[in-house]
Amino acid sequence: MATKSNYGADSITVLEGLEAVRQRPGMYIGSVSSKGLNHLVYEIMDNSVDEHLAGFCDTIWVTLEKDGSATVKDNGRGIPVDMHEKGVSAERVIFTTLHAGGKFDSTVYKTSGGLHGVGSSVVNALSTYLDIEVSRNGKIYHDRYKQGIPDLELENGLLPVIGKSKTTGTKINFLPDDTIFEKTRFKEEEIKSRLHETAYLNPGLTIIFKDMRQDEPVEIIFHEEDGIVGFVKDLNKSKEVLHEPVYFKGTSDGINVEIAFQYVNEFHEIVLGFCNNIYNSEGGTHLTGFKTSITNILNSYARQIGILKDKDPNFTGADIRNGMTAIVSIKHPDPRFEGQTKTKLDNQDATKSVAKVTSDEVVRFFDRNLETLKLVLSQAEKSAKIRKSEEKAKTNLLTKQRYSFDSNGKLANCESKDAEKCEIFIVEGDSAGGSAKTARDRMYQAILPIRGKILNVEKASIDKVLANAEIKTMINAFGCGFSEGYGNDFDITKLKYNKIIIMADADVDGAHISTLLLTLFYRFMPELILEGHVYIAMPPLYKAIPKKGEEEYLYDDKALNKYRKNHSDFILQRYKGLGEMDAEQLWETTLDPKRRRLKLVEVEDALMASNITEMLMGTDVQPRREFIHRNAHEAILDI
Ligand code: 28G
Repeated sequence: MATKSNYGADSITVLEGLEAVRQRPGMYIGSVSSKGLNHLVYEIMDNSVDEHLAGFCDTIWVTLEKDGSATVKDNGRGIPVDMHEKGVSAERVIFTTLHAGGKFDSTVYKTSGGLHGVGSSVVNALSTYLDIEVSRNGKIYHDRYKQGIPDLELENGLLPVIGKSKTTGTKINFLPDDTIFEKTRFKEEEIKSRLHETAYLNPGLTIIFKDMRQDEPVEIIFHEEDGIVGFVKDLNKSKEVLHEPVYFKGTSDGINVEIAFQYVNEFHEIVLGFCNNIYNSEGGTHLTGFKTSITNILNSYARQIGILKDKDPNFTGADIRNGMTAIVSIKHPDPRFEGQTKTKLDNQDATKSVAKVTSDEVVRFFDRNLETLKLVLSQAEKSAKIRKSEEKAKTNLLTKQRYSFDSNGKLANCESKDAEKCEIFIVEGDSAGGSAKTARDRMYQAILPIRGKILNVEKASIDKVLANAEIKTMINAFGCGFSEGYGNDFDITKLKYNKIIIMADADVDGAHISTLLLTLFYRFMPELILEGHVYIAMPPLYKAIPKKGEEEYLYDDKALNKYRKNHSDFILQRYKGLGEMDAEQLWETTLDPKRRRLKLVEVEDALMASNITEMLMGTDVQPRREFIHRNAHEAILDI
């Protein structure tokens, strides 16, 4: 262990401290996986961010070096190098003293915000080497460690000066210890994502990222003048926004609160919480305060305006937040965390402070912006409607069977490219498909035959359904992609057919096919239904052939009864299925826009069909949030 001559009794306990870090690294940086590895960079960088928050640093350089090490540099005041009361340079104390008192104080749980140097010793302990240069007092000071142990002999406990400098700042280069970490290659995507996030949360800060590890080095400058407003805008970049972002801040009870939100024309929420610049993936008390407050405010506005009547129940929190993208960022003097990964803010006073600032500021905003208020409330109204339908659908679920297709039907496309006029028929059964291909108006009507077969699989995974050739053909034919969960690749403007018409027999198999298709659409392409592009063809049930006069198609029993009243002598032909009709009949009854009957599919219909709804709602919230968060970043970085 400690053999160097300039170690006193204190240093031995210090080394025991750092030895503890090496023995149980997970306790200090979360894990020894890639995630923990990247954490080393964040620990060091957080100290630079603190120096920025203290008002002394405006630029941070983060470089992934060719040799696998990382360099972090800032233009702050420079870590103090003068003599500490322990008889050694303050810098040595910072890098060799484990500030953590134990589990509850370890760096995994801490955050930025006036805690200078807390993570430095941990990173030092877990690095093969750590090299530091401090520019201060017109000089450049140098120090170096191996696995946390000082590797330079000091004279009188003070650092050697290796040059002059007109500027100030700190530069740290370290190589993660490969005897500790499972993997030692930093993941640049995750690091860039974190740097970008830091830039959004600190609008005055510039972060320069360099990756020197490939032949063509990469440099990205992160600087977000608009702060969290820019963050919200970028999260909503590819979405249809309903208004300009709303931004406000305030202080209550010594807690600084800063919030930005904006609604989009979609039906899910993205609400991200940060405390002292760190993302809280499990949310916590700050989000509770925001959500409670915004729900109360908007419900009382809804009653004032008359959108909710006395007898109506309140909108739920989820109704209110559907379509909302929000960043809630607070600065807390003494943050506490709980939850599986210690990323859930636990301070009760944060709930109160955030709620207070939110109600003051949001009311102030909506009182002056009635148009935005109305947009937001009508979004909540739609959400409540969808929610009620979902509840109904859930209780109405009669079957849990899942279905798949089995066919090699080919798309017969139409000639026109004018989406407004084009239609696509999804036809059950090969023979009906064949007739439809012959009968159709080739200019504007496309036919995709599909053969339905019940799969006796308890849980057919969605991947399987999507791997299905016909579904793929269908998605390709529509032309607008699909949206899976929160990753939204769907673009309704690219839709190639104004009408998507499901054509299935009026029997059990036909109903199964329709059910599966509607479920798929609702799950992956909800806009198709929400915007009224999906129809169900209603072929006639009967054909009446009178002794005298014209034949007539009867579409339901009501029509038949009426026909019976007016005619006495006729033959009634009952259609069993589409396959029974020849091409001409199919055209007359089901394809010809002038004579056919279509039923417009509404959200309620789709919901009833959607026995996958439960899958959507049953998903674990935690991984989903992580997913949104990371995805959001990938989207931002995809410039
Ligand atoms: C480059 C990578 C990581 C840092 C500073 C600057 C000061 C500092 C850091 O002080 C000890 C505790 C509170 C004062 C503070 C310099 C005051 C005056 C600093 C970094 C002494 C730590 N002059 N820059 N720590 N404080 N950058 N970058 O680590 O009382 S750490």
